[in-house]
Amino acid sequence: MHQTFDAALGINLLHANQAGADHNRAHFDQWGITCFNIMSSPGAGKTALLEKTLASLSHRFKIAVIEGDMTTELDADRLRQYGVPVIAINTGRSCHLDSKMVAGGIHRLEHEYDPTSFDLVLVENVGNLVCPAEFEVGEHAKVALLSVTEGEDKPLKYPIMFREANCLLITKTDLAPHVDVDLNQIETNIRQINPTVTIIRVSAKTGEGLDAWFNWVASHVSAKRHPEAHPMESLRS
Ligand SMILES: Nc1nc2c(ncn2[C@@H]2O[C@H](COP(=O)(O)OP(=O)(O)OP(=O)(O)O)[C@@H](O)[C@H]2O)c(=O)[nH]1
Ligand SMILES: [Mg+2]
Repeated sequence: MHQTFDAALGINLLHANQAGADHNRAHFDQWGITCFNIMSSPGAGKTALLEKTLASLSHRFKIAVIEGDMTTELDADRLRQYGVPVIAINTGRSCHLDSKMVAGGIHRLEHEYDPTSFDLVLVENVGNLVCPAEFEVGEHAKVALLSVTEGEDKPLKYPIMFREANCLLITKTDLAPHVDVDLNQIETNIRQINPTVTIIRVSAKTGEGLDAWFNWVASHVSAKRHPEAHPMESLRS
């Protein structure tokens, strides 16, 4: 009986979150913004990737960041150095952003800036390989990172994140020679969970693979702005 109650509560929670996410996405669509939800376990390199992305793409696209952390603005402060609006959200005891928290960020974007002038909103989620994948925030695509130091088995052990991802970045490839890891086995395990996901190997340290990541981002932003020119790239709207 108790279990049934918990399950119902969970479903209601996810249902309410989904309605909020759809509402957020409607705002992004209305303003012509593409939104990515960037997720990984703690320390896989989300902020490092965003630093490289802002350095490379913020001259080409108008970008804002919604930065989720349980406490502190450490990551937000790192990203503010790139001259883009960074809206920090502290989730407190919650291990993920939810659509209501991100709605608060969107509200600030709307009132402090001209939202129609933005092309891209990058949401850095709280470091966690489980919960963020279940709580949509209004994104058009989910980007998941897995660093080479985490082990080949993680896609099999934490399948929801890997099943949900539209783009999967294998990060810190510069460290691969120093750890006992088989990159091909990581990819095989990812494909077992999600056969069609885009997989890109990157190193924020050496720059390996970053151009492929930037191209993936740019093609989806362009497709949002000019869907007729990119029929294959269009994400959900
Ligand atoms: N060698 C190497 N180190 C990296 C790379 N990317 C990130 N790091 C390091 O990994 C650590 C964590 O990187 P972050 O970018 O802070 O990771 P994160 O996923 O944002 O962490 P949380 O927000 O706490 O979940 C830092 O010490 C980075 O310098 C990389 O490509 N190669
Ligand atoms: Mg971070």
